[in-house]
Amino acid sequence: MKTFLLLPLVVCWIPLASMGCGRGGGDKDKVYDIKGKVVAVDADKKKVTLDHDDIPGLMKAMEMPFAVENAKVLEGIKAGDQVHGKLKVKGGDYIIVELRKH
Ligand SMILES: [Cu+2]
Repeated sequence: MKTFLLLPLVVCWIPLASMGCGRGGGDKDKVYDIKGKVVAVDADKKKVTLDHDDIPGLMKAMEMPFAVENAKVLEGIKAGDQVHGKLKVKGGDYIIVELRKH
């Protein structure tokens, strides 16, 4: 009986370091490089609309709004700027964590 209870623990032990077991179910945040043009900035609402290029493995080029991690990301960024940055995908949400002018 003891052995039966311990088995899942042992099986979990090996992938723990890489994928994680149980908590999150391997649903880790992914970070993508993003490039494009700023269409609109709303620092108060921590939002930015980008006309972005293809993001390989995620989506095609399009114009869409993004949430930003914090208002600081938008410092010095304005509509019309060519930018590149990092996009984090967290549980289906798209969050810009870094944005820089070219
Ligand atoms: Cu998009």
